[in-house]
Amino acid sequence: MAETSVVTLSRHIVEEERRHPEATGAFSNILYDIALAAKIISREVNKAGLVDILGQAGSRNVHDEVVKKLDVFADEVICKAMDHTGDLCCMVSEEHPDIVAIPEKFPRGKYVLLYDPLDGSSNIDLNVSIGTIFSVHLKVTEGPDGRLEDCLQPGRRQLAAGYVVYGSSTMLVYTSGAGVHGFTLDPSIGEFLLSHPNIHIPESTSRTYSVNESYYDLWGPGQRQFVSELKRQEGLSARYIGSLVADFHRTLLSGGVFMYPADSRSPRGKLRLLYEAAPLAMICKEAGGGAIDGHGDILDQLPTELHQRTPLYIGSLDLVECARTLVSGDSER
Ligand code: P6P
Repeated sequence: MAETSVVTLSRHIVEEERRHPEATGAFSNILYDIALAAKIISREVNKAGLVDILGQAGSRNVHDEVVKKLDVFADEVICKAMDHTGDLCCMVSEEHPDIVAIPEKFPRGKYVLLYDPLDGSSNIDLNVSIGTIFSVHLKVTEGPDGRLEDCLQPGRRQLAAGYVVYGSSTMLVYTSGAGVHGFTLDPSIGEFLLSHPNIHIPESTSRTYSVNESYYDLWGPGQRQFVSELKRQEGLSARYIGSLVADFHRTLLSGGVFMYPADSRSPRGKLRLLYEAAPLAMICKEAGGGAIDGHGDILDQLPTELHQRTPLYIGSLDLVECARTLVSGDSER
């Protein structure tokens, strides 16, 4: 029987913490609490197919509880898992227009958590994989309470980034700057087990390019030329799930490029910078890939608004650099 060491996420976090003697443990607590929230969300997402039995959002279930939309549920789970720990000074959520303050009754910490609680939730009823994306920054302003300046930091300053993909299995993938590591949830024991240590984006022959080609008529000339060149490349297949975390996860593991470009109707694209593009860009860069907005690196973008959008090209470095060459002339910076 091959020797297989079982490393839980908790054990991995402790070992990572040991590598940083100055670590206070707060950062480890954040990752541990995100994993706890992910387990709770995974349980509900996996029941989503039973909505006819459990009731549509807004209806009352068998326990006479109001059934929440899953993205609202996921947001509440993360908020409740994180707001009392004393590790955070504030949060930013795709579900909240403004900064989510830490309630007065709870202590504050020196980290900022930015997250999309359940991206792709429109796919839930189709049983398509969806995901949670998160980003962690260090507070940069004086005083205990998080402010806008603590949230509007460039992606290059992220301390950690990760996502959870709720698919055929539930996987948590994260980086804190020392490699990208993937953990698969074993629901029978409620533990995330290390299944993909030190992920590197491969130069494989099963690479994919991923874009919604229904917007072709809205694209600039450079974007059209880029996709035409991809179609001519050997060993590159088209894949598009329409769920960012699922499309990115496949790109990270099999190589290729995912893109959500700017177009004549959406000059900033659709995806959000702070809690979608920037965390995935940190992961992809740490895994040996790249991520740009069509001109510059996603990690160098200076945010001005919490929910600002950005075009995104992310994946294997050679393909991302080809995109930069061809599409940079399509729109102003
Ligand atoms: P389109 C899902 O709604 C989402 O926000 C991302 O998860 C996904 O990548 C994108 O939108 C899909 O958008 O325009 O191709 O349907």
